[in-house]
This record gives sequence, C-alpha cells and structure tokens, in this order.
Amino acid sequence: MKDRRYAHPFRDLRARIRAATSVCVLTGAGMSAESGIPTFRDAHSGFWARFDPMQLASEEGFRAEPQRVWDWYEMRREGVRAAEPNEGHRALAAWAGRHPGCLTIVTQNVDDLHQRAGGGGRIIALHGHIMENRWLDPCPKAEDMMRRPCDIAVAEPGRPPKCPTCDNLLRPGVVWFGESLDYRDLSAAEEVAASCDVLLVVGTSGAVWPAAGLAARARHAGAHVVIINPEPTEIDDEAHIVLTGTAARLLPRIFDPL
Ligand code: BJW
Repeated sequence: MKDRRYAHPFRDLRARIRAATSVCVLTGAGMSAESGIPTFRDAHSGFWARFDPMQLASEEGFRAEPQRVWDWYEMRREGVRAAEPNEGHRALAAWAGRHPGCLTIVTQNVDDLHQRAGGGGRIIALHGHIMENRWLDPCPKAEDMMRRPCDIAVAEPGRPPKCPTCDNLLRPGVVWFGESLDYRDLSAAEEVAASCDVLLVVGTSGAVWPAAGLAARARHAGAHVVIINPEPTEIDDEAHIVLTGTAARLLPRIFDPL
C-alpha cells in the first residue's frame, strides 16, 4: 500500500525541517557538480582517463608516481579556484544563517564551496581540504623534542615540492583510500547523525566508507532520511524518501524561504 505520509514529499520535508532543531546534510561530489567541479568518479576524463582514481587517491599511488599524482591534484585545484558556490550551497548557507545552531554540513568534498557560501553553520570536512598541503612522512626533526618540525613554507618548489633539509615531500591535505579519517571529525559526524531530526544525503554515490554508514546510523537513531541525487545510490535503501534531481535545483526548493 502506498505510504500516504509521503504523497507530497516536498511539503512533508519542509514541514519536518521547519519543526527540526537539528538538521544534518551529508554532501558528496555531486553537490559541487553544478559549480563545474567534476564528481570524483568523473574527474578522470581526457589525459587522466587512463589512470585508476583509487590508485591516484592513495598513498601507494603517490609514492609510486609522486609527480603524476601531484599534477592531478594541481589540475583539480585550478578547477576549485575557478569554481563558485552554486544555488544549492547558497540555499543551505542562507538557511543556516536564519537558524543559528541548527545545521551541520558533513561533507566528503575536499573543495571549500560550503565554506565560501558562508551562513555560519557548522561544517565537518571528513576527507580534508584539497587546497592544503602537509608532509608525506613524519618530520624527522620533530622527533627531536628540542627542534621544530620543518616549515611547509620553506618547501622547495617542485612537482611535488620537497623539504630542502630532510627531502620529505609535500602531499595534498586530503584523506586517501586506506587512510584513517580524523578521529574528532568522524566522531563529531557520527554524533550529529545519531542525534539529528532530519538527514539529507546530497550528491554522493554512497560507495565510500565510513561516510556512507552515516545514513544508516541516522535512520536507526530515528532521523528522517532523504536522499537527493539524479541517479540511484548504494544507500537508497536507508532513505525514507529518494528525491530524484540535482542539488542546485532541489535544495532551494526545500530550504527557500523556510
Ligand atoms: C549529483 C549531481 C548533481 C552528480 N546533484 N548529485 C567498509 C566496506 C568496504 C570498504 C571499506 C569499508 N570501510 C572502509 C573501507 C575502505 C575504503 C572504502 O570505502 N572503499 C570503498 C571503495 C568500498 N575507505 C577508506 O579507505 C577510508 N578510510 C578508512 O575507512 O580507514 C580505515 C580503513 C581502511 C581500510 C580498510 C578498512 C578501514 C578513507 C576514504 C577516503 C576517501 N577519499 C576520497 C579522495 C579524497 C581526495 C580526493 O578528492 O582526491 O574522497 S575517495 C572519493 O570518494 C572522495 C570522495 O569524497 C569520496 C566519495 O565520493 P562521492 O562524493 O560519493 O562522489 P562520487 O563521484 O562517487 O559520486 C557522485 C555522486 O553525485 C553520484 O551519485 C552522482 O549521481 C551524483 N551527482 N551530479 C546531485 N548535480
């Protein structure tokens, strides 16, 4: 029998958001697609199509071909610099501004478009920040308690830049496959998922863990779970409602002018 509660999914969702004290939005690469940033699995066109993204986005891949992986990130950084937040980012930011303390965005995206959209809501970036760098290996100088670790600012330009003192390489400040997420970020995201009234899952394939597990966590804790995506995802079964469409089109329809 058809579930009549969801006969008007937008009206129902807007009412739930209006009544909510905590809304969590989990975003993935599709969130930034309409800003012109290709999704993770689409970021491999042209020259890059011949490489395996799981290999490029891994420590093993970087150690094997540091120049290639560095160049891939430089190409993507240029795309992020040129991009602007889209109507979806802006709708979330505007709602956060009107409802201080109510919205947490948990993003898998390494771009900074949620941050640039503003609004003052809490943003947890699970997979790091593409515009930042850090050392590939622990700085040997830092092991000596009396000495400071090498400063990233002194890295010699190169592809990738290198430490003139200890030959350490710079790498992008993102979380690669096989690496642990920052424990505080993941715990914070899990807490919000387990305590929010509504979880919106926007523009993610739901293929990458542990982020993908947040939908089930929220649902089991009693949240209303809604997926927004133009295509089916691997976690559609966790949702009460799947809204088929894009982030920039649907988010303003949901959040403006609540
Ligand atoms: C639109 C749209 C529009 C298009 N509007 N939507 C449990 C089971 C099995 C494996 C594992 C497991 N737990 C951990 C693992 C291993 C691994 C993993 O998940 N592997 C899977 C492949 C199975 N996870 C890890 O390694 C994580 N670490 C970890 O768990 O450590 C402990 C551990 C290690 C090893 C084993 C066990 C435990 C780390 C994951 C780090 C992910 N990092 C990346 C790269 C970041 C840097 C970079 O960008 O280069 O993060 S991978 C990549 O995937 C990136 C993304 O954030 C992430 C998610 O992708 P996303 O956002 O979903 O993008 P797409 O491209 O997949 O999908 C786009 C979606 O948008 C599509 O659905 C479109 O339809 C949609 N769309 N236009 C709305 N306009």
